[in-house]
Amino acid sequence: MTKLLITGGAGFIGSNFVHYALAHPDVSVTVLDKLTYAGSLASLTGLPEDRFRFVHGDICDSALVTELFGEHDAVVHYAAESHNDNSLSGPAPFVQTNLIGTFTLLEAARATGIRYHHISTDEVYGDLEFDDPERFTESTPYNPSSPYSSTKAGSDLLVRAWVRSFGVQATISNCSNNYGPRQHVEKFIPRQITNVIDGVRPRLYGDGLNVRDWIHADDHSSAVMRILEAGRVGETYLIGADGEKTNRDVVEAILQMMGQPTDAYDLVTDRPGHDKRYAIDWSKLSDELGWTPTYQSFPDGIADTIAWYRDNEAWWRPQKAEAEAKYAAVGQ
Ligand code: NAD
Ligand code: TDX
Repeated sequence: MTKLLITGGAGFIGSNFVHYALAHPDVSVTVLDKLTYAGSLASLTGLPEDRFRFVHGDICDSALVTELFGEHDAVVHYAAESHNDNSLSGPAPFVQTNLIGTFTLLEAARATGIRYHHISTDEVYGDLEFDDPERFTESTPYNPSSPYSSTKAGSDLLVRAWVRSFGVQATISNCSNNYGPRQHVEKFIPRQITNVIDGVRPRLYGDGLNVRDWIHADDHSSAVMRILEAGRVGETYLIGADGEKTNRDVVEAILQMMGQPTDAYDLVTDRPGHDKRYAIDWSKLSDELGWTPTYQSFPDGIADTIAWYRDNEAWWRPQKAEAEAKYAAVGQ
C-alpha cells in the first residue's frame, strides 16, 4: 500500500487528485486541509472509508505536519491561497500559506526524508505577448506579476533550495489553468456557468482578449501521478494540454452550449496587472515520462463541466452570494 498525504485535498485540484489516486486499489490517502472558504468536505464524498482519512489542520502547524510526514510514503502539496483577485484585495494569507506553509512542509520533509511533490502554476513565469511564438518551458526565467503568483514563485524557489542545500527528495510541477467539476465559483469558468444558470450575464475583464491555456483537472491529476511514479528528484515538469483560448472564446462557447446568444456578456473593469497570455510547452513531460492528456476536446470538457454545475447546485450554491459580493465591491 502506498500511503499518500495530500495537502489542500478539499480544494478543486487536490480533491480531483484524491479521487484519481484512490481509484488505484493499492493507494491510501490522508488529506490535510484547513477548510478555508475554498475547501469543501462535499468534494470528498464517495471515497473508500478503509483507505481514506481526513485531518483538519493548517500546513503552518509544524508539529502536526512532521507527525503526519512520519506516517506516509509521499506528500503532494496542493494547499494554497489560489485566487489572483483575492491576492490583490488581501495578500496577507497568500504570504502566510503559500510561503510560510511551504517552508513548514519543507522543514518536515528535511527532518523525515519523505518524498515531496510541489504543485505550482505557470503564472510564476509572468506573461507572454499575444504574438510571441514561444511558450513557457522549464528554463523560462521567473517573472511573477501578482501577490498570488509571486508567493507561488517564492515557494518554488524554496523547494529548489531545500533540494540543493539539504537533499530534500522533491519534484515540482507548474501547470496551466485548470477547469472541471468542483472548482470554486470565484474562478472564471464556474463563475460564468453559474451566472448563466442564475440568469446573469457573464463578466469579462477588460477587452476579454487575454489568453489562458486550459487543461482539464483530470489530466493535471494523471500528470502528477506520473511524476510521482517516475519523475527525477530535483526536476521541474511543466504540465499543459495545448488549450490556448481567449477569455471571450471561452465565454462564447459557454453561452452557446447553454442556449444563450453568444454576445450576451458584459465587459467590466480590468484586473490590475492582468497577465496577457500563458502558454505551456509540456514536451519534457511527454518526452521523458511518456505522459499525454486524455481530454483532447475542450468543447467536450466544457460540456461535461456545465452538466456538473447544473446537476450539483447544492455543492456550489452556498459559495455564490459571497463570491459575487466580493466582485460587486470592485465593479466586476
Ligand atoms: P483551491 O483554492 O480550490 O483549494 C485550496 C485548498 O487548500 C482548499 O481546500 C483550502 O482549504 C486549502 N488550504 C488553504 N490554506 C491552507 C492551509 N494553510 N493549510 C491547509 N490547507 C489550506 O485551489 P486549487 O485551484 O485547487 O489549487 C490547488 C493548487 O494548484 C494550488 O497550489 C495552486 O497554486 C495550484 N494550481 C492551480 C491552478 C488552477 O487553475 N486552479 C493551476 C495551476 C496550479
Ligand atoms: O469574472 C471573471 N472574468 C474574467 O474575465 C473572472 C473571475 C476572470 N476573468 C479572467 C481573468 C483571467 O484572464 O479570466 C481569466 C481566468 O481567471 P481566473 O479563473 O481568476 O484564473 P487565473 O487568474 O488565470 O489563475 C488561475 O490559473 C492559474 C488559477 O486561479 C490559479 O490558481 C492558477 O495558478
